[in-house]
Amino acid sequence: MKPLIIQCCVVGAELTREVYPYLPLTPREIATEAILAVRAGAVLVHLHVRDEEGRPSQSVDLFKETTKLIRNECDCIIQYSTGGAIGTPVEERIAPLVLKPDMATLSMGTINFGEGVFENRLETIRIIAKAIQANGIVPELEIFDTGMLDTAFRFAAQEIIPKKFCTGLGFGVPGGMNGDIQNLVTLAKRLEGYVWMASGIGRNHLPISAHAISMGGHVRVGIEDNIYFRKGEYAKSNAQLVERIVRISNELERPVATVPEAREIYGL
Ligand code: KMH
Ligand code: ZN
Repeated sequence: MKPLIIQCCVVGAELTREVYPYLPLTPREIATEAILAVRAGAVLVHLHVRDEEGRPSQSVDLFKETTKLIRNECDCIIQYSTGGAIGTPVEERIAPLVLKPDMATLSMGTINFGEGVFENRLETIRIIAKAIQANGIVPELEIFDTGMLDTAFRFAAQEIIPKKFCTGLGFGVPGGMNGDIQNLVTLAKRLEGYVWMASGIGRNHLPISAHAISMGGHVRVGIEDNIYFRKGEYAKSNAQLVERIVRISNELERPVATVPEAREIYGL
């Protein structure tokens, strides 16, 4: 097995301090969470930013500032969200790509996302894929339901995305595929020979992570996906979640990837 790549999604777009009191909001707070997560073992940071009011934003300036603060302190792979928040127009979603991060997300279909609708019609996906490619960025395809993987294979055949794409599999978004291990097994089987990463949302976090580690996949953790360390107890930080994944991986005798190893795996 290749070493384990740990991705950390430090803030997301939908959470508020009312729901999770330790939520980082300013560029400095988000960068600090990212840096501590990298020191704990994460090599890939999935980035969203917030404006002065703490609202989700796709501001180029805020992404630039946050990226600079992270890069000043540590080497890591930085992945920008092109998902933004529910309802963010596509022009805003792709705006930060001019900064040419290492990677960017590309969601592969429309989905109910809690009470909202995360819109990714085929034309939206094409627009985002084109912007990612134009800026020389490696996409990570976000798969929240099994049909989205079919779209990914179809888009790869049409050369809209790379032939050997890498995926982030999200299990347990309310409206998407759930966290049954059977779902993970099915998708992993279809992705043999591809680089894939799994994230269990909320209570799916530990079972999905532990299985993905032992199956040769990679793992995404972070406050965007899961605010609890265990039932009824908030995670104190992103780093705390990363540290536990490192411990599990060590126990399973799967080494954790360094940044150069992760860059090689992603072909960066
Ligand atoms: N905020 C969600 C609606 C991504 O970052 O690419 C979408 C999201 C996916 O977070
Ligand atoms: Zn995100």
